[in-house]
Formats: sequence, C-alpha cells, structure tokens
Amino acid sequence: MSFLNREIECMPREELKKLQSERLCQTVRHCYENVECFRNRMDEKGLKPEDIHGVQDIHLLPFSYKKDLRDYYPYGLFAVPMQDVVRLHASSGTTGKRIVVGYTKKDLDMWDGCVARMLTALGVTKDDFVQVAYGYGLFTGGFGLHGGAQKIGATIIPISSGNTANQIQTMIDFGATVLCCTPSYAMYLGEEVERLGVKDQLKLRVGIFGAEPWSENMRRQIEDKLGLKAYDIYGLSEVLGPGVSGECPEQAGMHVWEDNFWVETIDPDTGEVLPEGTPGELVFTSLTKEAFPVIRYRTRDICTLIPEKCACGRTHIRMGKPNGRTDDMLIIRGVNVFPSQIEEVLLKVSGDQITPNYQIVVDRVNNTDTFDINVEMSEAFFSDNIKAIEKLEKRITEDLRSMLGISAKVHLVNPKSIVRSEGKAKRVIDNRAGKI
Ligand code: DLL
Repeated sequence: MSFLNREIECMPREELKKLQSERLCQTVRHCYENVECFRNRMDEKGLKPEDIHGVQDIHLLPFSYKKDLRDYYPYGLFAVPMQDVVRLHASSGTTGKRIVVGYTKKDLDMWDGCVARMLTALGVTKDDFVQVAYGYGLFTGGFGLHGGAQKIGATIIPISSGNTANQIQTMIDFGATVLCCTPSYAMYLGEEVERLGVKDQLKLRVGIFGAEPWSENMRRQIEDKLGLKAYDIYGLSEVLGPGVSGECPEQAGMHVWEDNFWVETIDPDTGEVLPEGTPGELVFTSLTKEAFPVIRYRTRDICTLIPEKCACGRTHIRMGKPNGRTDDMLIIRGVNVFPSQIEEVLLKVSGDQITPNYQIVVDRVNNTDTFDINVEMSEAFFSDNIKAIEKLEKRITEDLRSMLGISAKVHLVNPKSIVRSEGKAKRVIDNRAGKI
C-alpha cells in the first residue's frame, strides 16, 4: 500500500478532529474579515468568529449556495486581493449563469496534493504515463488531474478531451499507462478501441474517471473494453475541482481529504445534520483554502457517508457514489421524477441486452408533457428477433411505471445511435421551455 503522506492520511481521528477544529476557526475568521456576504450572514445570526470553537460548532454557521456565486459574480466571494489569485476556473452547469472560482499558489498546491494522494494510493508513480483526457480550460478536470500527476513526477500527456481517433493513437504511440477522463468518454474510447481491434496495443493499467454519475455496470464494461482498473474520483469547482475525494484500492467508497474539508450530510428540506450513514445532501466546508473558501456549501449532491475504518488504513471518512442531485428533479405531468430512478430500473436489465447509454426526452405537445426514454441496445441483442426487443421494451416500461407512478415511452434504439460525449454525458433533454 503506498501513501503520499502516511502521517496525514492515517492520522488518528481524534487528532484529525483537533486539526480540523483549528483550521475551521482560522477559515471562519478569514471569511468574516474578507467576505462581505459571509460577514452579513454571521451578523444576521448574531454570531462572531469567536463563537466558533471547533467543528462541534459547525451547525451554528450559515449555509452557502450556488446562487451566492451567481449573485456575487465574478469575484465578490473571493477572500484575498486579486494580485494573490493565480488561477481562475469556471463552470456553467446545466442551468443558469456560470460561476467563477479562484486559487492562490497555496490553494493550487493543496489541490495538487489531494489529487496526488489518490494517484499514489492507486500505485501511480513517476514511471507512469498519464493521459489527461479531461477537458483543459475553465473546467477543472484537465488542470486538476494534471497538477496531481505533475506533483508525483509522472510523465503527463496533456491531450485534453475529444479527437477520439488521435486520442487512441496517442495512447498507443506514447504508451499511456493511466487514463483520466469522464466515464462516458472512457466508455466511448472503449467502444472505439473495440471497433479498431487495438486493445492488445494498449498499456493502460489504471483509469481515473469522475465528474458525473456512473454505475458499477459501466465500470465493468469500461474495464473490460480498455483492459484497466477503473476508479472513481469526485469533486466540484466550488469546493476545489477533482480530488475532493477519491477511491483507494479497496474501492469501497471515496476518501474525503478531511484535513482540507469538513463534510456533513444534511436533510435538504430542513437543513438538519444527519447521522453519518444516512443518505442526505453533501455539504462541504473548506479548511485550508485562501482565495475561495467555502463555509457549509450545499452541493445538491445526494450521498451517504461511510464512517467505518477502511481496510486500506486511511482514517479519512469515505462517501458512497453520489446518487442523484436535489436539483435534478423533473416534474412530468405533475409527478416528481429523478433521473437516478430511471437509471436504477435500467441497471436491472442485463448488460448483454442494453448498453449504459440512454437519454430522457421530455417535451410538451397539446398542453401535455411527453416522456420518452431512449435506451441503446447492445450489438448482440440488436441482432436478436423483434419479439425479444418488444418484450424487453414492455418489461422496462412496466418497471418504470411501478417505480415512477407515470408511464414513459421506452424505445430500444440501435447500437451507437445515442450521441457520445467527450465530457459529461447529457442524459436529459427537456424541450418544454416556452411551451407551458
Ligand atoms: O466535475 C470536477 C471533477 C472533474 C470531478 C474531474 C472529477 C473529475 P463541476 O464541473 O463543478 O466539477 O461539477 C461538479 O459533478 O456536484 C456532482 O454532481 C458531479 N460529480 C463530480 N464527480 C462525480 C462523481 C467537476 N465521481 C458536479 N460521481 C458535482 C458522481 C460527480 N457525480
């Protein structure tokens, strides 16, 4: 088992809590002195930084939201002078105005350290060739993985996302041993590798895939197509970028780097802190960030924390795979529908029959919502008889109806007919805007 910093990664929890408490008090003071929005919220609650003595007082602090980043766009929430900000990143998300975040030199060093910890845990060393196929640019994926790989001295292939044929040729020619990209793009690369029949020319060993939800079924398929071991990495721009948490070789949840972040799960409706192990909305407080610190930031990601000690020896808490977002909810014919519910039904269908590619299409025709789900068949199943296809469509339709309480039209579509993504997959197409 390899560690970048064993002392920190395996720190006894009592000691870790003490460190977190000290860092939380410093962060609260830093925000109160430098971020007007935070100071106003503390004042409204009649709170002063001296009232926060440690992590036991975290529940007293006000929440922060994505809306704050939009209201104070671009730099209104930065806590240091702009001369100290050495990098900006931005994210647009699926809705609304984009948000901007900033980093000092020390912030970048912390970020690199978080990603480097994960890479080291997975046995990535300076002997590896790391192909970074996340997008470089304002998106945090490319530069985030790049920074971590650079810290451990690996040979980086900074190819960015897209240009799939060239991507595969580069992997072969340059001998990439580690691939970093979104799981949807990994799946697409895997399909192309299969089509070209070049799997035996690849040297890939480790895949680091995140930035969007993906299933265990998808993990198996990517591993099989690319001949590597696939690991999950989580993060969000507002809190850091990739590397807020990541899997270790045990693959039993993602370790949140708790020396840098305090993590809670809350009831999204009441804001009440939930016991570890109960699913809820993930909320992060940064403990070491300078330029863009966050206090009790509501991610909207629904997730479960795993407090039990991990077999790898790391003491930092783990989080399960995020399974849905509180703001992903679609209201179709008055019924609340979460894409994760649809995914759950599709996951029960054998991987021999369908691929992990699907798309939800919602529209409004004659004042009524239409609800269609296109699910891609596997090559093998596609060549089966039409009766088998109709039977499977019917089964998925019925399972969805009993899960959601409304009917969707399920269409099993031809293999490779759903548009592939080079970044995050677009699973929902809602064409109803302006038709209500
Ligand atoms: O997606 C950062 C990142 C880049 C993470 C590369 C991992 C790898 P944003 O674009 O701000 O940042 O999107 C953040 O993506 O709130 C989750 O909803 C989702 N997300 C990120 N990682 C995972 C994951 C980057 N492993 C939003 N599983 C988050 C499920 C994820 N969802």
